[in-house]
This record gives sequence, structure tokens and C-alpha cells, in this order.
Amino acid sequence: MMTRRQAIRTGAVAGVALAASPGAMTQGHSAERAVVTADGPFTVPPLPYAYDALEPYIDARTMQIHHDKHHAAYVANLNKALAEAPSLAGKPIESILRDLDAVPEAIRTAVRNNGGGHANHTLFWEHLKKNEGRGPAGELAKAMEQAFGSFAGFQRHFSETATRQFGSGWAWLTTGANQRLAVESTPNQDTPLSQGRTPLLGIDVWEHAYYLKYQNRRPEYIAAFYHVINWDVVAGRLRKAAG
Ligand code: MN3
Repeated sequence: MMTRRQAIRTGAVAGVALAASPGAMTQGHSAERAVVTADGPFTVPPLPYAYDALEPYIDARTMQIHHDKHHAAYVANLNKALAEAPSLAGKPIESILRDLDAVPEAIRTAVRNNGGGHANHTLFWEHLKKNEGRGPAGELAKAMEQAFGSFAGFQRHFSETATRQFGSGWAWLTTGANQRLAVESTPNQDTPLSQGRTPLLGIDVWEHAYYLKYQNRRPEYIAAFYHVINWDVVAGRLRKAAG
């Protein structure tokens, strides 16, 4: 993790040097290259696979715009807001979002929206991978049986929640202090972290996440999403939360 962070920082320095003005953003042109945003503590993590790695379930063009433009905009706006809050310097984004009351009121909404956007998308890229029909195993599968009766029960609950989220937002698989799994949704870029919960898996149901391929057919996008969940990553988050 540190190595990757340092690599990103090195990339960010190069990006600053290349940028035409101090506030300019340098956009990556391939999946191998980090999108760097100058002038702030946070950077967009590089996509850990090629843009087309999730085809045909999520198309390459959507991934490129979503990662390089949408995520980059959240990071740029987060950095801009945090420039006015030296008290938050050096804090991880998860800590900031867990305690939004500690964020100065003047920038709280900007941090909630753009910090949430940064944290949510960072999780999202990490837990996407074509799974060839494999589902959860081990402790995660057991925890799903306890909470939802079965993996199919989880899918029903998760799909319904994602479908019913009115307008932009996310559906989540989360865990909390009682270690029990739950499915919930958040509007906009709100994160379960701000409610004291730990997100394990999230589906972005903003139209920018699916409109190019699925247009208004959100349920089709949700059905396709099950083909691109990296269950090892989700299981790892559960272990970490329980640890
Ligand atoms: Mn999004």
C-alpha cells in the first residue's frame, strides 16, 4: 500500500511539472497511467486493470470517463476544499468522512460530496473484476447466509435496494459494530462511513456509471454487476473489519 501511495505521489509530482498552470489537471491516457490532480493531498489511484477489463458487463468508454473524468473531478474539488482546512491536513479520507462534524462548516458539504466521491470510487475500482460466475466463499458466504438466508437472498435484497435508490446514489453491503452484514443505500456520494458503518461492496447507480451502455435500464446494469464483483476483495474487507 505504501509503495503504491509513493508511486502515486511520484506521479503527482511529474503531473505538477507538466501542468500548464498550478491548478491544471493532467489526465491519464491509458489504464497504466495514474490520473494526477495537482495542488492537493489526494490523488486518483490508477485503475488496477485496463479500461476494457470488465467488458461486456461494463464498457471501456464508461470506465475511462468514469475513472479519468468523474473520479478526477471529485479529487480536484476535494483538494480545493481542503486547502481551506489546515486542521485536516494529513488525515486519511476515511477518517475525515467518519467525523464530518469535525470538518469546518464552510467546506463540510464540499468535503461530504467530493470526499465521499473519492472514497466511494476508490473502493469501487478495487472490488471490480470479472469473476467467471464465482460467488462469495468462506466466512463471507457464511455471514451472508446468517444475514440474508443465502447468497441469492443477498442478491435479491441488494438488487432491490440498488433499483429503488431514487436518483443518484449507491447501494452497499456493509458491516458494523455487531459484525452483522446489512444492505443499505446512500444518496449522492454519501458513504456508510459517516454513519459509523464499514462498506464492503458498493454499486454506483449514478447514471454516469451505466448510461452509455444501458441508458435508462438500471436493472440490467445491476444484473450485469454480479459478473464483475471481486469477492476476494470483499472478503478481505470483512476480515479487516472483524479483526
Ligand atoms: Mn460514479
